[in-house]
Amino acid sequence: MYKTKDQPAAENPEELLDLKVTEPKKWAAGIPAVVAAMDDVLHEAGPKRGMEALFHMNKKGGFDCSSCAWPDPDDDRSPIAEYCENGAKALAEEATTKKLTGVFFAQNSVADLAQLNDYEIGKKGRIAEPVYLPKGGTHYQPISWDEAFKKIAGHLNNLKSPDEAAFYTSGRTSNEASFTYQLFVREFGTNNMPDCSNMCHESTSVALAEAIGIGKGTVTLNDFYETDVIIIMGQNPGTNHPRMLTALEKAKGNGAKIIAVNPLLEAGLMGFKNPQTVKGVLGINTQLADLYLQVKINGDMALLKAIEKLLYDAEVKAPGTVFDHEFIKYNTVGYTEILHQLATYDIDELAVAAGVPVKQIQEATDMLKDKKRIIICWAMGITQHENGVATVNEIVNLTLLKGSIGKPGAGLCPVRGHSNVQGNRTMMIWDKPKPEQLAKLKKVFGFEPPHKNGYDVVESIHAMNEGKLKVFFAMGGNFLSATPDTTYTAQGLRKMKLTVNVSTKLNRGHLVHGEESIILPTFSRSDKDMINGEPQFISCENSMGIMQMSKGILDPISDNLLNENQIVCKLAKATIGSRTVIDWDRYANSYDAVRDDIEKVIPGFDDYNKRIREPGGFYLPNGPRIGKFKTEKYGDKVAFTINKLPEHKLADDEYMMTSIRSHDQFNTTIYGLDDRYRGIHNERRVIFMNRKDIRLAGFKEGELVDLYNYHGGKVRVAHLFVVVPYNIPERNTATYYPETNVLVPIDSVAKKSNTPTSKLVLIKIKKHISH
Ligand SMILES: Nc1nc2c(c(=O)[nH]1)N[C@H]1C(S)=C(S)[C@@H](COP(=O)(O)OP(=O)(O)OC[C@H]3O[C@@H](n4cnc5c(=O)[nH]c(N)nc54)[C@H](O)[C@@H]3O)O[C@H]1N2
Ligand SMILES: Nc1nc2c(c(=O)[nH]1)N[C@H]1C(S)=C(S)[C@@H](COP(=O)(O)OP(=O)(O)OC[C@H]3O[C@@H](n4cnc5c(=O)[nH]c(N)nc54)[C@H](O)[C@@H]3O)O[C@H]1N2
Ligand SMILES: [Mo]
Repeated sequence: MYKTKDQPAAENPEELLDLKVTEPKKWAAGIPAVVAAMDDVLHEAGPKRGMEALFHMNKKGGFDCSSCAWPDPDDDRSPIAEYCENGAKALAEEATTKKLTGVFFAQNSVADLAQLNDYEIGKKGRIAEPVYLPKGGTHYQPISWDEAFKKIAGHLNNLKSPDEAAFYTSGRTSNEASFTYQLFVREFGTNNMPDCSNMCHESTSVALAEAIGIGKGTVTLNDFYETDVIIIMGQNPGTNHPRMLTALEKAKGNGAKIIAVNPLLEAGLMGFKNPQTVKGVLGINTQLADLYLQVKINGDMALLKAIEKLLYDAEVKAPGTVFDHEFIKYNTVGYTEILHQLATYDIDELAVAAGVPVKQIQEATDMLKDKKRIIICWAMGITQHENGVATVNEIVNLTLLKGSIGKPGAGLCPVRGHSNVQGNRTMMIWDKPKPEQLAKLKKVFGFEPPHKNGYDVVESIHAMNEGKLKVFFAMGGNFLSATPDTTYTAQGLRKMKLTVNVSTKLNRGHLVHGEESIILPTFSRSDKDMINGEPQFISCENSMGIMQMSKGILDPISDNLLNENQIVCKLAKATIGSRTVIDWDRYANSYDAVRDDIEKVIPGFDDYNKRIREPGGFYLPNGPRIGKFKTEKYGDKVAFTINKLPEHKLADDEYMMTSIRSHDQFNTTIYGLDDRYRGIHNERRVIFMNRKDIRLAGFKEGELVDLYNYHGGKVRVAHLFVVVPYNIPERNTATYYPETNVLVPIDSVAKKSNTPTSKLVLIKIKKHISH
């Protein structure tokens, strides 16, 4: 809601479309998913381009889907297609034949474009040439690449200190481009590398690095086929990781049970009609969750403790049958302490705090007590909370009690978001690099990298507002709309001397800018990336630590694009000039050269260029996966941790709000206006509320309301939402991100990981007043 006469809003327009509500679905995918996928691709890319691309998606030797980080099967990949509806939509989005050139920008001022909603902005097309917005300018105008690099370099070299610039990364950037990017930023002299991970799985990375010695998950896809129980917490795979449903179906076929933990009854956790099987095409549904625990928002900590407590009771009754004492004795520290803490809790109180009846918690416990092969999966419903790190630690506690780690069919499975977000971090895109990583850079390249920690996302936004940052450079993403407290973030971005976005598509982040602004257009994953007449491939790391090559096949939308790696190299040359110790041309001309140097710096990449060419790629080393632990504090032991129960006190008229993704979006990219599984059509400004709460508040179905947050004495408001009665726990509500990011307070963050608490914002809901 940052609106002045001459500054366009930083928010989606507060306008309603035409909401239609239907019954929420009880199963996901099936034929409607195939139809939806085809529709989008054919519409945006046309039949030839579209079908060719779909055929190569996630195939060995093809390109990695840019939608999510779920792995591809190691062997039996579908001969026809290894993609999902939402992967296809992501493809349609980038394979579109609509292009934005100087002509488009001459016809549409920044202020005009800001009037559109995110859906309309995204549908405009691919950015086809570099454009520049001068100081005081109203329209972006074409600029040559050389001129653009000169301007950016000029700004960077004018700074009092390299720490006055920040370099953001969204999670699609390849390993190769990530590596050269961080190398440039560090040779330039700063660790200010905020990334999307800071808003995503940072809580996971922090918790796991400390507890098990590696900030990543420990399972492979095959573990899903050998497991007894899969617990899925705070994750909506039907929408965000649809190919996971195939793995879950196969797991169930092999006898696994599934427990879902979620305040919403998500279709994709309840059932699956696999469009790739005869059964699925006939509409026969595989039931997924055997037990659905409808927790309250942030009730997860209490639930985990309750399960542990009941498991302990079972262990006391039949000693040696429930906990894995052998594992606990040889591999862990802190067992006694955790038992002491469990003893202090009352099961009824835990059940109330979780919002789940004791009887159901007992059922979950019964499903787990005789089993050792357990996988726990989680995503944003766990990490984006003030106690996100602690809850991940509690997941580890449960896993350790059962010895469910380091053996087949068992382990920890944080399900990552962006398709290469895990690879970005492996490549040292990080505001807090480890001393040994920096030492390695110095040893291999001979320059002294900066040692001071840089700014993460939230710190960057503060630094912008406090005048400590002057240049903001983004390698992909939509920093404005993805971050919390949109008004405050917009105010920060507008204080920049220069904002630069390397982007595939136009987004609202281009419309809220610094004094000057530049957009550099780049390739997407499916684009053919030619260097010196030869098609190239890049590599990515998926959620399970597999490195794989990805080779685009579509003709790029324009001849005037550069790949991200080339952009970095040219910018590095323009900025650091003769002071550089790195041969940037060598990198710009050859991904192999980049990979050779990654191998020298980052552990686990021996023979990178050879192994990456093998079909299916290779696994990075992962000690905990094979039962080998090495933690900073506890040597070869892993740690139980003592975590507190959160306390939530709501004022009489206060509600918890979680912000979630609809089925028709990829983060801030809005593919469509429906959320088919939840029965929402043609509208995004909705608030899901419990029927009883609607009645008690004196509202009715379809009521128009405004949402307020008062954290830290500031008033934040998002106007004009439609009340939709929904099966959600009392005093819990849900809205779509990014429309309600304006309500997420910048200083409400997870302890230790500094992740914004997008899954729990305290709000008041008032009847809409037109303003
Ligand atoms: N199609 C598509 N795919 C995507 C994305 C996309 O936007 N679209 N985004 C990508 C990215 S970057 C990410 S990080 C992932 C995100 O994948 P998810 O984490 O699955 O995404 P969210 O929609 O944020 O939803 C999280 C789920 O948590 C539940 N939830 C909310 N609060 C709580 C809570 O307190 N406790 C529990 N137990 N559950 C809760 C919500 O009801 C929802 O089902 O998906 C990736 N894949
Ligand atoms: N309230 C709330 N806020 C959230 C979340 C939430 O659940 N609730 N989730 C958080 C999470 S998990 C994440 S990961 C962040 C996401 O934050 P971001 O990663 O910053 O956002 P995206 O919407 O994925 O970025 C989309 C833009 O990236 C550009 N793009 C797409 N592909 C490419 C490419 O290959 N290269 C380049 N250079 N650019 C490309 C396009 O221009 C597109 O407009 O949002 C966070 N914000
Ligand atoms: Mo994410």
